[in-house]
Amino acid sequence: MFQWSYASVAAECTNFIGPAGYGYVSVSPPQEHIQGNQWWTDYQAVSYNLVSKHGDRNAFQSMINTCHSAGVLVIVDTVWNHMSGQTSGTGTAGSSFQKYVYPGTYTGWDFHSCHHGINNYNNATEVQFCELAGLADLATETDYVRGRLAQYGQDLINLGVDGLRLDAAKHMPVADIQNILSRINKNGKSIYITQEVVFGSGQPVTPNQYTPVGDVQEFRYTDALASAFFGTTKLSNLQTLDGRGWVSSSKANVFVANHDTERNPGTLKPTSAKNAYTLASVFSLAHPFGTPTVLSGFSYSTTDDGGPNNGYGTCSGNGGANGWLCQHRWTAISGMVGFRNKVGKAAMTNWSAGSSQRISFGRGSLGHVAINNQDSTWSVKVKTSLPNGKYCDVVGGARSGGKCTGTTYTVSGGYVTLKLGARSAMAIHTGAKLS
Ligand code: LAG
Ligand code: CA
Repeated sequence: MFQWSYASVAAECTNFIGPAGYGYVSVSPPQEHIQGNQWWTDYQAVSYNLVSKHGDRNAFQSMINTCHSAGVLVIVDTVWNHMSGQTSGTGTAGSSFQKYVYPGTYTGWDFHSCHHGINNYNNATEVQFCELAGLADLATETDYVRGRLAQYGQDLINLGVDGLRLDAAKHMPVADIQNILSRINKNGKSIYITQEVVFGSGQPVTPNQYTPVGDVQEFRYTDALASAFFGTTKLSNLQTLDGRGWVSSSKANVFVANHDTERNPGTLKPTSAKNAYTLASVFSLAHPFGTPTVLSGFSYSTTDDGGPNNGYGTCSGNGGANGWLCQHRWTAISGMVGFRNKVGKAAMTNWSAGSSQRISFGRGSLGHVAINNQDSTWSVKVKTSLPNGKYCDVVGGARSGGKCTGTTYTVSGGYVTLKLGARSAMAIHTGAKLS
């Protein structure tokens, strides 16, 4: 829930996220940060006082409690690598700071002595000891900094947080992350860790180096989906995603877009032509590879724009409102969350490709999906392991009151007949079967 205020996340956990079956909600950074209207002020930490533009400590705590009551666990975007790039100012909790001097938290010797940006990604020392985007780089190898970051992490865990997205993990040595995490008492819970390690061809710091710590965000997946759904590579080549040198399925956190990639050129965006974003989302939630994350963002005119509506997230029906997009509510995406929850770990079955841009596969005897990423209708009869019966399409509709609001599909004798319009998809599963 990129940039959603904690009060609005809480309401959405109750109103939609919990009932739809999402496992976790991921929220923007809660620590004190520099002031400003841009979304990225969040990533310039000033102290670990939980007063951010998204709400104060009470709002944060109350969001965790409300989401938990709705059956939703909470992941926090955690900034451990750096403090501000801004040279001086006052943070969102009122703390005065200068770059490298954060009174009561850090002073000069808590930072790496390299005070310039990262110019050479082929040099691991520079990647981890110099300044990502000019942000004051914490000396995460020192006992004091490790202790202070662990204290922040402990505070989050004690408030009930269930997972951490480690921002800029690539810019911290793996051993430093392991050390910091080892100092945190998890209170007997298992804490989900996902690490932001952007793959770069030929670079010495790699996503696979971080798998001993937890999940790793696999940006090669995001790139592969973009080129397939834009038609520059074959969608039919995405049957098997293991064995490519990527982070393995059990450790990969995957997404069609995140808040950074959607702002880059040439990437899948909610506004992409030809339904590409929705079709890629259907693929991501249907394919067994990795642990999927769904981005929920907002429309913007410049890539710096902060969240609309004073940061209070709002949706309407199966769409957004007041500038928010609410992808998590889109019929296709929330329908596919139901699909994924129903099929669980069932293996991919009955794969077939009608062309390089038309694919169909099942997930055991629990679900079946088909994607037509071409500009003409695809009529085909495909094999399925679903039991005989009538099923509601969950991409364009849902099952409601014993009827389908969209297309009804009939499975008979191990086959289902499809007629998929241009750039559309279908998915059926045993959780949306008509009795
Ligand atoms: C991340 N992952 O490693 C976040 O996903 C990404 O969104 C963060 O960058 C980055 N790490 C640092 O936490 C974002 C913006 C940057 C922005 C930065 C700090 O993408 O554009 O940099 O947060 O606010 C901004 C300016 C830069 C400037 C820097 C320091 O855009 O031009 O050099 O601030 O003043
Ligand atoms: Ca670093």
